[in-house]
Amino acid sequence: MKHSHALALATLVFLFTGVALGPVRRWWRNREVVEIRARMPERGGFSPKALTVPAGTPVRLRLVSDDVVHGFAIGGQDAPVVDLYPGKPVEVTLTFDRPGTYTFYCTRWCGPNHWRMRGTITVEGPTTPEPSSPPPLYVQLGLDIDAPHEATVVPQERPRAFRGQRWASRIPPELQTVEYVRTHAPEEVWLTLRALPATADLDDQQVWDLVAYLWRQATSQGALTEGARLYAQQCAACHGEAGQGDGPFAPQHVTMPDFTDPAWSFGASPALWQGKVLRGGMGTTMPSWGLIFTEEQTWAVVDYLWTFSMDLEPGFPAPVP
Ligand code: HEC
Ligand SMILES: [Cu+2]
Repeated sequence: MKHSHALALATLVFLFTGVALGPVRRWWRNREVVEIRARMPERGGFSPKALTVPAGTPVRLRLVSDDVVHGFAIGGQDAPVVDLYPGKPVEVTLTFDRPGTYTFYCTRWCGPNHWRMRGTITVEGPTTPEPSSPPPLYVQLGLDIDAPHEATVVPQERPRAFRGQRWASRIPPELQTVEYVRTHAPEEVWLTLRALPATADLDDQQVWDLVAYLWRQATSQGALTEGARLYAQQCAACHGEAGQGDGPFAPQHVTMPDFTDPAWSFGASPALWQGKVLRGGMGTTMPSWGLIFTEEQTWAVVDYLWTFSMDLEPGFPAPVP
């Protein structure tokens, strides 16, 4: 008697948990997975475009493409890029340790408005006081990054770093710093070097080679390699493989920069170019990368842009004669 009572109770409990907790469990599971759907920007881009997650807790994202191949990446982070093929949902689990706003973006050229495919993840949590970073260099220098900057002096041939290295000792040490190079246009540096008694016996082209040498000294093989990778992935579609502004997605209504043209390039400083990369254009379709690239990546891609107008590689460093 007691036994059958207990059995009945057990059956009831079993039935109840099975029936009643099933939906609860399902509801809980679904609540944990956040679905982000990807469509071409003309059809709405990512949805949702904004989500809020708690800091320090794993978040499961289910990523689905509804049309063409898209990519999913999160700016300023090392997390791997996920490719999204239509009809093949991908689940990723991410944990954001630091509160703040992160930008997620598409990494595939899914159409002319591809670069508009962006969204934000707001990570909430107790805010640790962050070391406030100084404003970007172009702001510190008060540069107008939209003003024309045509160079008035240009070289006969491409300046070559490895040739310039031969006369490197003529360059005053205060010019041989990354800060100096980043804050000056090649034209300004050429004029400064040309005016020095130490370069009096060099011809104009040799002084240009010194400029290329300084530019090479201000970067590294690693940065140039990373810059080349970023350029191919994010910039070539507009700026062209060879930097001449003839990529398939280059806008028709604006003059594209020709990075190979010294008259265009040598009047701009690396700080100006980094500013344009960080902020983007003003209605010109030049996207802003400030929320997507790390600071190091912005410099890497800018360093790489100079390889279109100067020989920073190959042959550097030149063998000592
Ligand atoms: C959707 C097309 C597009 C993409 C993608 C693009 N750009 Fe641009 N970019 C432009 C246009 C158009 C201009 C010229 C108008 C302007 O300066 O705003 C420009 C201008 C620039 C300038 C200013 C050049 C100067 O001397 O004034 C720099 C530097 C630059 N882009 C770098 C980049 C880099 C680096 C990338 C990739 C990380 C990139 N761009 C991706 C369209 C694009
Ligand atoms: Cu896309």
